Amino acid sequence: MASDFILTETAGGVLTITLNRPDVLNSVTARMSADLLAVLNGAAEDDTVRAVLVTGAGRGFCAGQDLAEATPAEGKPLQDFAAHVRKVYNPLVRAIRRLPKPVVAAVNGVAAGAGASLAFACDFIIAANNASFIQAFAKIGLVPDTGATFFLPRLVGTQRATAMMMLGEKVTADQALAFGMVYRVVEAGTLLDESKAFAAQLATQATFALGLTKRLINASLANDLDAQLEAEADLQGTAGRSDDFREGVAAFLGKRAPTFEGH
Ligand code: T3D
Repeated sequence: MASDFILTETAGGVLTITLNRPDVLNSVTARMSADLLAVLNGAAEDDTVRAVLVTGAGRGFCAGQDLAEATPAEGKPLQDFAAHVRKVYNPLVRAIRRLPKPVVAAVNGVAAGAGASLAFACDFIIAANNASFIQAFAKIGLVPDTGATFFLPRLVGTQRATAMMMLGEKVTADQALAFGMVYRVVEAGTLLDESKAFAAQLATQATFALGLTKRLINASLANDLDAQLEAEADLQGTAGRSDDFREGVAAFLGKRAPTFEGH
């Protein structure tokens, strides 16, 4: 399901999702987030989609919550942000983390507030060399949300995460790479092509096993060692019964490249 604000295109097993409110740096309205959630949930169900790429139209990736929509008209009561975060942002983070396929964020410009947080929730971030990341919440008297306080300290450590979240300073793409916050930085002009090629490569891999790997990575963020070892054993049992495993071993023994069907 696509919309004016969420453009989609599927090719070669890759679903490309483009956030499309470029005049306001793809800041997020309720309508846009609902459309994005529907597309992410659809991708989970669609066997032809084996990797997802998220990017932004225009010069920004996503500037977080649309602050015009979040600000009540004169005389109206303040929005219940707790309810709004639970309804709008938390489901997006859960959808990305539960999607049993790799999700790549191609960050083409500024990623601010919940826009940066959404990128952190993805499996890979590829950033254009002119991209930047800003935990803008502190600048407007809010707390980081959309999983930022969960993912960012794990990505960059508590010192850097605290500085980003309390100071709201801009982190450049090169700094982000040095911090371990992004997987790769590429020339801005090649970002989309390189990210699509990367996602297309992921889409030819053993998708079912990649989905299980993602489940294990999610679990590792909360498990102790014993629980994690048990989860690995359990999911290895599941992976070992997959068609892709049969194909992978047959290809190895046959000294040929595997052709994974993703199940
Ligand atoms: O609602 C809730 O439940 C609470 C949850 C909140 C989650 C959040 O995400 S809170 C954080 C919200 N985001 C921000 O605070 C970021 C606000 N934007 C900025 O600080 C700057 O725009 C940027 C640093 C991201 C980029 O700066 P710059 O100079 O490159 O661009 P700009 O000129 O500021 O923005 C370009 C246009 O986009 C501009 O509109 P105009 O003047 O051309 O008509 C600007 O107003 C608009 N824009 C940018 N961000 C937002 C926005 N409009 C609405 N909401 C935005 N978040």
